[in-house]
Amino acid sequence: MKLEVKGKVVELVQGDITEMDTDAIVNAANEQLILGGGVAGAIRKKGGPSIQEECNRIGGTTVGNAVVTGAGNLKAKYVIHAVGPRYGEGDEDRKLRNATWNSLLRATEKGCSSIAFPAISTGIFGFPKDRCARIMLRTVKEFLEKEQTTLSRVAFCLFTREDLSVFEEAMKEAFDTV
Ligand code: AR6
Repeated sequence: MKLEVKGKVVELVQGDITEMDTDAIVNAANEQLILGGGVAGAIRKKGGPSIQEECNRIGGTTVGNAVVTGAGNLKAKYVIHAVGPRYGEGDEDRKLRNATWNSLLRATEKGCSSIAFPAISTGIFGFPKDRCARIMLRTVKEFLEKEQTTLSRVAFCLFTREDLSVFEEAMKEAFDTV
């Protein structure tokens, strides 16, 4: 599924985010920037050790923030490590929105024309998928409407077919195409 905001494409695809050939891919990170399981584990395995080494040099960041490293052996040029909230810690919606917005800012600062997001916080961190989809899609739409950006393509790479349909429903709602 694919829609446009001010001539910029927002699309939903199913797959493994480490295979995306966008300029940047977003990691579902933690505050310590230690690449554990899920998306982070896949990035660590396929991208090689340089990504964790760069994260160690950065040291850490706060929930809702995003930091950039190179992408090692991956097709992307950059990995943007966005720290989503753990479900239940409080103020989760705002934190997820910030993590999404800050990722788009970082990508713009690096001059990226394309970026791919996973469904941040919906794995190990336990955030409900439909709520995540609504928040992340609304944030992307608002960013593309309001901000000057180098981005011409924002993709969401969903791991399963079910997750893809959850995002498709949320996209129809967020983009008023119901
Ligand atoms: N490509 C795309 N999506 C994926 C992939 C993949 N290769 N692998 C998993 N997903 P998670 P979180 C989906 O757990 O909840 C790590 O230990 C997955 O099905 O990666 O933000 C980190 O180091 C789910 O829908 O991220 C942090 O400590 C979504 O991606 C912590 O997990 C996010 O799942 C972050 O937890």
